[in-house]
Amino acid sequence: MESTLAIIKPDAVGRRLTGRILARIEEAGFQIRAMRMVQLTRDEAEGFYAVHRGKPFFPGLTEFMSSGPAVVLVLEAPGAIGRWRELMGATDPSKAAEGTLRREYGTSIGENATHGSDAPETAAFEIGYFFRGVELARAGRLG
Ligand code: FUP
Repeated sequence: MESTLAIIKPDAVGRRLTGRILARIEEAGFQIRAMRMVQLTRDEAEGFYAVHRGKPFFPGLTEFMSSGPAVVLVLEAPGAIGRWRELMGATDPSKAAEGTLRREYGTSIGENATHGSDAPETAAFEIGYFFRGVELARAGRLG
């Protein structure tokens, strides 16, 4: 089993797409292990995307991610990291494959509806950024 961090970004929450994206997540076979709505501060968004600090899109990205509520989730499935990235599609919605979430719900490379961890190490960092071990252990016992 593998876990990944998913985010339904402020653009998608604001456009009332949360329910539809959650349905796609469950239909695709992911188990939701933890979930919370958060309104990130600019500092918190900068900490989350620290690997991108210094890149030209960093200010816009962190402003956008702190612009409204987002939904953070831990998804579990065999190969969850790769499978969630496949369901999201490419970073730029105009280049994302037909049927992917970003193609369907994203409006630009910045406002692309969803986030997913890109490797086991980043998944561990990103899950820990939002969820305490005790919450995850409790979710695991629920099945
Ligand atoms: P991804 O792993 O697909 O989320 O993509 P990246 O880690 O490369 O980028 C993280 C976020 O930065 C993207 F979701 C959107 C934003 N970004 C831009 O706004 N412009 C770019 O050129 C690249 C990324």
